[in-house]
Amino acid sequence: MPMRTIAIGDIQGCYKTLQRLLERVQYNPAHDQLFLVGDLVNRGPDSLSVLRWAKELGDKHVKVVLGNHDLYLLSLYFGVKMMRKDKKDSLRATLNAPDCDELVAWLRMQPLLYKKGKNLLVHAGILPAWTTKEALANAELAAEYLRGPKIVELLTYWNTHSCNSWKKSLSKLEKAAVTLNVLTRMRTCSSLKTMDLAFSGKPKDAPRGLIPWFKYPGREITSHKIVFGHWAALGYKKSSDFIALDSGCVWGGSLTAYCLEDKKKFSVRSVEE
Ligand SMILES: [Mn+2]
Repeated sequence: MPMRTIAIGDIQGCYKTLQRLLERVQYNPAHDQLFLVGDLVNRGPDSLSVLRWAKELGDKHVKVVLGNHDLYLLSLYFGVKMMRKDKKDSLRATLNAPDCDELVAWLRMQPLLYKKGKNLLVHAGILPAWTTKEALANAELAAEYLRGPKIVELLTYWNTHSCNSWKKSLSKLEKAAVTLNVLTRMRTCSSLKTMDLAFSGKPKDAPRGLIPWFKYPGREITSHKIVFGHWAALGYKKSSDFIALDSGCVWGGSLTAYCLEDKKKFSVRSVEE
């Protein structure tokens, strides 16, 4: 069987549905590499099992990029944010698990952007003004903070400032924080360098002046296919230069996989309770 690269949309703790999807694609670790677009955790019923599964499979078999909910887990773990009391916060079991330290140690080592051949894997998107080279350099700068002793400094700054616009003159910390928003939260932009962080509806309902980042006129990256998730209201979408994979599993929708080599799409309805 030839080697396949199978990209999978936002899992968000939907472990049972993930297992169904892996059966559907006839996943074989000996031949297939998985690409996870981030948001492995939160809101769904079993974030802990998703983290254990991905960590156990290891870097050779599964490539992960971090999403905003993964960063939220890191923010809770490092005391930058407080757990919410409502039911939406489903990360308690993960934070109380005996292997929580190991899981977080693994999670914070994951990149924010990953390149394989002509494909770029990212959770939310890439700022229209950025070239592939710039995007990779900025992602590495932010990932360096997350891996090292300055993780608390970055997460604190990120959680307390708006950081929605890119400028060359920004400090390193500001650049890293804007980069976290670009790569893990952006959906629409109001200029090549400025994103909106509020609107999360369908593209056709976007307020005047806001354009999906992947449709922004003059977007720099055209030579790579950008594989991303994060935008449940957008759903599964495929074009010559991007693939959107968040089909809203955690909202009762479905979990989607896409094979980069044979361009086949697989989708299973959520089986979570
Ligand atoms: Mn997300």
